[in-house]
Amino acid sequence: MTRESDPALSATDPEIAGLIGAEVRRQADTVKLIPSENYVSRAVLEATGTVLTNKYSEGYPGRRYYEGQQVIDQIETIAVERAKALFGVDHANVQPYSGSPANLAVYLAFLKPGEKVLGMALPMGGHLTHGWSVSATGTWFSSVRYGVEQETGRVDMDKVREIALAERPRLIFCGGTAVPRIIDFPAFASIAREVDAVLVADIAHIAGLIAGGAHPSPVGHADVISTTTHKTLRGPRGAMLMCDAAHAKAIDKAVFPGLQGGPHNHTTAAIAVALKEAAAPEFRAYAAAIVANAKALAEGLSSRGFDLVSGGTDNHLVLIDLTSKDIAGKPAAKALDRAGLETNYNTVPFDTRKPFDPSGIRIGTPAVTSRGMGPAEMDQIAGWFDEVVGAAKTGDEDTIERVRKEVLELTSAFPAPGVCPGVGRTPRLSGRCR
Ligand code: DSN
Repeated sequence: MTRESDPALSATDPEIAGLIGAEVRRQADTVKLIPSENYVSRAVLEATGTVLTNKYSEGYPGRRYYEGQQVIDQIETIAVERAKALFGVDHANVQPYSGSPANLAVYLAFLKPGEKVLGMALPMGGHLTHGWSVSATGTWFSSVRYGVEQETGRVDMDKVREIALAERPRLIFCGGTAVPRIIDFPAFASIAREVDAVLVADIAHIAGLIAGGAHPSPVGHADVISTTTHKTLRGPRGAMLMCDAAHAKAIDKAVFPGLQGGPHNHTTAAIAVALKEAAAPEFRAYAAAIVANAKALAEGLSSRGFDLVSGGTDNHLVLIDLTSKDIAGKPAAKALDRAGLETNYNTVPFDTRKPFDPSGIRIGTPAVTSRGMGPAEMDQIAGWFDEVVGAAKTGDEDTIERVRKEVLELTSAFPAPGVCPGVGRTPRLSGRCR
């Protein structure tokens, strides 16, 4: 459902229909700055909401445990071939339900319980599934961590090598969820070769940038590439694992039957659509614009006195340390949300506060770029950010309310793809729904 009102759903379940309608309106009227979110196209949404959800397809194309796969096999094969072509890989598995199951499948493929993984520590920008203690990956496996340097906010590859040589992990993860800088895939690969580890590049955040040529590719460096499909890649909620031919069998066996049952065929179809969109020439311009916008946003914040982890950004993401502003991330994020600026509070490297009440805010530009906003709007957003964080400190709700109104003017000038407020209720808006 992309609209405020859908006849069948409204008739069957007006309560849920009403709530989805409210979410359509909320998404239309707010500026989404969460770096792991985006707006998918109507084509992707339409593929997601189809009868493909009715079908079981355990197995892989041509090798299923259920009959009736005449259509599903074709859809999954198209998705796989598009992933292979877009990223230039030998093999793609498009069945993982999301990023965490995808990463767990990698462990299953290459590690036995208790064996060692090296990943970036969660508070340094890594992901739970890279061996963090509260994740199954940190309890079922032995995990060691690398981080960033306090002075630079960047990974020191010599230190990663030292840890790898001392610890001899079997698996190494690079990538993360709060990494504002280019990931040095060749350096990670060289370390992995030296210690005979499998290198996994988790490109969930930057897959769209890689597909669009705005970030170096891990292909030819990493043994396995893991990605979600719903962040910069702008597809449905799902994931993919990609690898060279030598690792294909291990990866496929780990996903099914190792970890999962039937693939979500409606998601597979929507992934195929998103991959087609990402292969179009305009997606390259989109990827470049994401980075240009993130740099403009970073500059706008820096010039207003905000401390940015690593001093700026090379990609779609900006991590702000609010310590010097004398406010924690959570109250600032909540005030920003009241003003219509949607962010997430986040730990910063060497954070002295707790993860649920950390010092930082994480923002990014994939979604605002999908709305067609550019550097001028990024400076405007940085200005609002500054005003609202200041207002949050003093309890100045009038300023927050004023910014909320100004944000609404901006969002109405930049409609979000796939988000169709008023359709079914206010026909005059329907022509703007793309
Ligand atoms: N939850 C994702 C993010 O926001 O970065 C990572 O899994």
